[in-house]
Amino acid sequence: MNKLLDKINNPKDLKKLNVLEKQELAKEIREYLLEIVSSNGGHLASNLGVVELTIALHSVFNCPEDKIVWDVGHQSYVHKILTGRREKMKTLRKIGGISGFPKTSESEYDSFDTGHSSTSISVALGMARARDLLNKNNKVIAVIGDGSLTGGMAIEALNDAGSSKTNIIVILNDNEMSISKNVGGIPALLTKIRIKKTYTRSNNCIKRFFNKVPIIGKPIVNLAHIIKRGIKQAVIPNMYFEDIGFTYLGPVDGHNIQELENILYKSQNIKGPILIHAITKKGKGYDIAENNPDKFHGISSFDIDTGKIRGSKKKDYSKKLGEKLVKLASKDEKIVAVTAAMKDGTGLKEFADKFPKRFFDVGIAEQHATRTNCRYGCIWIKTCICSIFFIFTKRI
Ligand SMILES: Cc1ncc(C[n+]2csc(CCOP(=O)(O)OP(=O)(O)O)c2C)c(N)n1
Repeated sequence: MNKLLDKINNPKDLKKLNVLEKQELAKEIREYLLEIVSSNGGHLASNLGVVELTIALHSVFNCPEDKIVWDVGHQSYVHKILTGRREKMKTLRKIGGISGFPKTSESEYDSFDTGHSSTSISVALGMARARDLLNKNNKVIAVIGDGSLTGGMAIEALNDAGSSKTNIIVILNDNEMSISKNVGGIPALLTKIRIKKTYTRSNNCIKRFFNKVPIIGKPIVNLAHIIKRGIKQAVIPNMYFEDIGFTYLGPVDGHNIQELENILYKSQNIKGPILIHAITKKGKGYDIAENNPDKFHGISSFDIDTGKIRGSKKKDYSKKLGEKLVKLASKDEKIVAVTAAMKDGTGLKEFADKFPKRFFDVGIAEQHATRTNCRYGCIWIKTCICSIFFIFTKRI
């Protein structure tokens, strides 16, 4: 029996709670997620990471009039729980059961059928443009992970949205992880932006301290102010999102409901495209998943106390592909493997460990993966295609 969760049948019920109650609700939701996924299997770590963010979104916005587009959609369990499908979540991954992804046929709260990554900003921009043509004023919000932001389509959409002047909110759910550790230049940029928060905090503390020191305190603060610009330029990276036309808000603690609600309310008074950068922890609240977020990204049923998968894991096509590839690559150094952020899902972990120099994770970028570096000719391409083939034949 969940004291608060059992009373939430739609976002209107959620809006009646105060922040302390919402924090309590977040705990209950995490326990519920663990109960369901440990018994049925499913996407755990990403959902544990968006509990507070989803609570804040449904507290501030008015769905279904306002539209939330979840990128990939694997992190929509909390959204489903809060939008009238709490009990149905028990049928996850059962025949005839609830979908693990948003489905417009399932609920008016699901605005788009997803599955493939990096589509949310394009979809949200389309919805926002349609809204404007229809003279409506509902809000449109895309929630995209830092992994999905490495996909070309997301960058194309940012490029278009940034110059569009259209009212659209993009929430960047930054947990530093794709399924495995996120890779590439964009994650590196996000890391630099995260440093800004530490910089701003320490800067304020230092200022407060010196302002209290008699006589020499204020001159020190003034001097610091003069050299601040230089320091800032060295510490804070070029604000990429602002430069391409977005108002950047954040970074905000993605597990602090009050801070999230404040920033979401603030975003409602700003015109044009906005990007809110929320920092979250994949697997939040369940230590075993926090420490192994890739293993708990998508998982079959497991024991909550130990995190061990129930039953024996059968050999699947990916595992076979990985083993065969390692055998072939041991004899032929021209064989390399490339994957679009699916090292584990395509059975390439052993290959990556054994041949790190011949293994390329290119981010969630299948289109790019098939074209990049064809020096090694057809063996390479075959490896690459296999990897992508397995992405699309496996459950995503
Ligand atoms: C086009 C495409 N490639 C690969 C996948 C497999 N996939 C599902 S979720 C995911 C990682 C997403 O990472 P992120 O957007 O950061 O979300 P998080 O799970 O970290 O919250 C990947 C690679 C997919 N769904 N679509």
